[in-house]
Amino acid sequence: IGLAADLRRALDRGRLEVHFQPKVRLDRDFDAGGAVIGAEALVRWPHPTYGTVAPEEFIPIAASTGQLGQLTETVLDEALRRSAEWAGDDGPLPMSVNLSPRTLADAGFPDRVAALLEEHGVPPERLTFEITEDDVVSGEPRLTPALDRLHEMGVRLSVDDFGAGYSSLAYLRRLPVQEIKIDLRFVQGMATDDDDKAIVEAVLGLAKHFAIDVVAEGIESHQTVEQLRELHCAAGQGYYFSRPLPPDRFAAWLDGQG
Ligand code: G
Ligand code: G
Ligand code: MN
Ligand code: NA
Repeated sequence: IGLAADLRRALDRGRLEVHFQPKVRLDRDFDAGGAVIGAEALVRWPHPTYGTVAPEEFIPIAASTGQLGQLTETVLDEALRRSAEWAGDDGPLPMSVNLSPRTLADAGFPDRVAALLEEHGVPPERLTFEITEDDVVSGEPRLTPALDRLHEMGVRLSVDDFGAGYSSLAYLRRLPVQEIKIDLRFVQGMATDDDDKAIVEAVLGLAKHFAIDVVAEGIESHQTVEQLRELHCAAGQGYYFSRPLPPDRFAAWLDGQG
């Protein structure tokens, strides 16, 4: 249909945009600065007639028309360029990129990642791929050759929307995961719902046991920051700190953080 052709045109003409949302440390005063520890890249498609089309809508289109590889590499290229551009004293800004799980079935993907890391001078440890739990764990957990190779290269793997799927926590033992992102529904619920708070606590305990980093997603209030601090959650993301921003505005926001 029309949208698939429009997407092809947008991809070929470089019209897709990437926005960036900061990831921050929670164990220090945000307003004092120095709390930013990375960014998540989020793709955006400003459609000439329909306005901004949501990734949930166009990523499946890209997948069904064979354009997902091109889309993923476009986002990765831009994300790594910005990682290098926004380097701090200790190196490029740690950057997280969302992956559709089917990308991990592509045995050629790791070599293209390696080439882009080299092109932009970003060490592999500064790149994290986020994969949604639902997708990682549908059926048996699979350590695909591509995932294995990326792990060998030193690229980090994060389980996105953790807790939202129905799957067993035992999958954490089978995949080389360095980070969990607690699904925003639990983070947002914990202010008013003891069950959500218990789930957040349980995930933090589990992550500690496995020596995995945790990021709380969807933080929208100071109250939630305080609650997460009490539970010793080290890192978070959310509108409270910043919405996902286009590169120029993200750069300005970063400057303001000192
Ligand atoms: O910010 P936002 O509403 O756009 O994100 C919507 C969903 O799209 C999220 O689940 C996010 O992980 C996903 N997403 C955003 N950017 C990308 C991308 O570059 N690749 C993939 N596969 N998913 C993305
Ligand atoms: O699935 P994934 O976690 O990659 O996507 C993150 C989604 O959450 C994106 O759509 C992003 O725009 C959105 N998001 C980021 N911070 C907040 C927040 O504080 N509140 C809400 N409601 N959504 C957020
Ligand atoms: Mn994500
Ligand atoms: Na998420």
